[in-house]
Amino acid sequence: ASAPVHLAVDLGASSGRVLAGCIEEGQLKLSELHRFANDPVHVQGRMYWNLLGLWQEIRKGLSLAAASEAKVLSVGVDTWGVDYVFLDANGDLIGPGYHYRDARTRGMFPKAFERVAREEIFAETGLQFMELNTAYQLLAARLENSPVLDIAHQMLMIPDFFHWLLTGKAAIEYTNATTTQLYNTQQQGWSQKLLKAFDLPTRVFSDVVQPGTVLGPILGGQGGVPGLEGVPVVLPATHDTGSAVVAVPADNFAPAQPDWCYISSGTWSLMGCEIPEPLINDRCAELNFTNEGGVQGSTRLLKNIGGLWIFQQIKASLERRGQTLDWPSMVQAAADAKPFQLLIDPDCPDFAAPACMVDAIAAFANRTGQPSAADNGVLFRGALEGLALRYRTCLGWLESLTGTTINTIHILGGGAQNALLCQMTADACRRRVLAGPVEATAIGNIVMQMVGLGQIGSIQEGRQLIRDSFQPVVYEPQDPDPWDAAAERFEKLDA
Ligand code: ADP
Ligand code: LRH
Repeated sequence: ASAPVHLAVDLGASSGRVLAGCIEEGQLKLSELHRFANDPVHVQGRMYWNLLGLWQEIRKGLSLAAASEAKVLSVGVDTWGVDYVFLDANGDLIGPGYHYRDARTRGMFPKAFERVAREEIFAETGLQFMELNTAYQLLAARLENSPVLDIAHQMLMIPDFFHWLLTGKAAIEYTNATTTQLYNTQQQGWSQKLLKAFDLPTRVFSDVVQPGTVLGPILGGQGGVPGLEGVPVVLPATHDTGSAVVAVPADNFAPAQPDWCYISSGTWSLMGCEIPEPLINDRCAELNFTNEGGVQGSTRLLKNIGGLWIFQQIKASLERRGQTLDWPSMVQAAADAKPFQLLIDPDCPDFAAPACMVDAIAAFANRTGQPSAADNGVLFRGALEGLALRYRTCLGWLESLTGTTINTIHILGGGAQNALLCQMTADACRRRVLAGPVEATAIGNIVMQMVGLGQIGSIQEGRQLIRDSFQPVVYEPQDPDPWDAAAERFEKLDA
């Protein structure tokens, strides 16, 4: 008979998927059961999650597992951070759930800082400032006098919401709670100071629960998942980045002197170190690094970099113009293009949610005095070079913050399949890159379920299992010198 499996539901911006993982002959075996779109829904200028459509897809994926011969031991859901929904006092879902790229948070910083000084928000939470953080989404709701805040009874982050649909149990999981910028990781509780200052209803912020907790059994009946009734939901790090970092194939866990860092490379690039305690000081605030809560008390000191979002959106724009593209051919066209023709800053705010990414890049080129892209290859290459250049700067900042030398960069997630970007990263950073695993988030999700159920003893044991199961691809620096001049040009781009 097949080995018993754990199921990971991973909702990324480029797709949602349900994967099964099991241990066979000392190796973690992963199989994809179902992959589906996870596109936002635009309604009258607002941007929402398609939560109920996703619930149908999740149930479809889980039902495929139920129909297979393998016994299902547990299920866990992760998605990106910061997004939330509310339940009312009757346990009804209020509203469709905003997507963090919705425009209502624009311009919220000054309004927030009138209430609490920026430095104080950082001291309270250790979080980087991004307008998409839950704190500014909720402040926007308050400032538009949204009646939702009056009737909300319980806040749930999006993975918590799906866990609630699965089990009927409403609980906020820790790693995602820390992405709100309303949680104090040092005091281990919601920041009452910030909740009060932003005039948010404290009743909706229930106590948080740690990854590894057995939340409860999956419901049966019409609203449940037939065939999986009674199977426990075991909380992973529900923040996808938290799960991805669990899957770093390192031989240690949250070292005090890190000599490796990770880039969780998908729609975003999350670059940082896994450390034992939050690092909250002026330099960290100045560089706008974040301290996100990780599994088993660890902290992810990292920076959000605008990621493969630009690459994805160039593809979407060109497809709307009738072109047919796929990732490997885009990477090949980038590899064939001449280097450093167009430097694209992945963190330019103009790229956050433009109607057309190709037009937004043309405007950026014009504004920064660069020739616009002569062909697709230049466009694709520019998006990748911009990322590698940003990684180079970020690596320097990380080393100065941690006071260590980082020898190895682990690239995790879908971006690990982009051999050109991995090599550019090795060259631009002058460091060895280990690429993989590709499905790091789902793997980390499953490893945490295994730890929660006591099937493996620790994260370190999980990492050993990952090292025994997935062979990383090694990239050594090959041609780093040309990156020095490019980095100088890049630094001056917006000047
Ligand atoms: P998310 O979790 O944010 O949806 P993923 O980790 O799934 O992101 O990564 C998606 C990205 O991976 C895509 O934007 C694409 O750039 C990259 N990618 C996926 N498949 C390939 C491939 N075969 N070759 C190169 N890049 C790929
Ligand atoms: C990556 C991610 C990241 C968050 C962003 C909103 O998917 O979770 O860690 O900052 O999405």
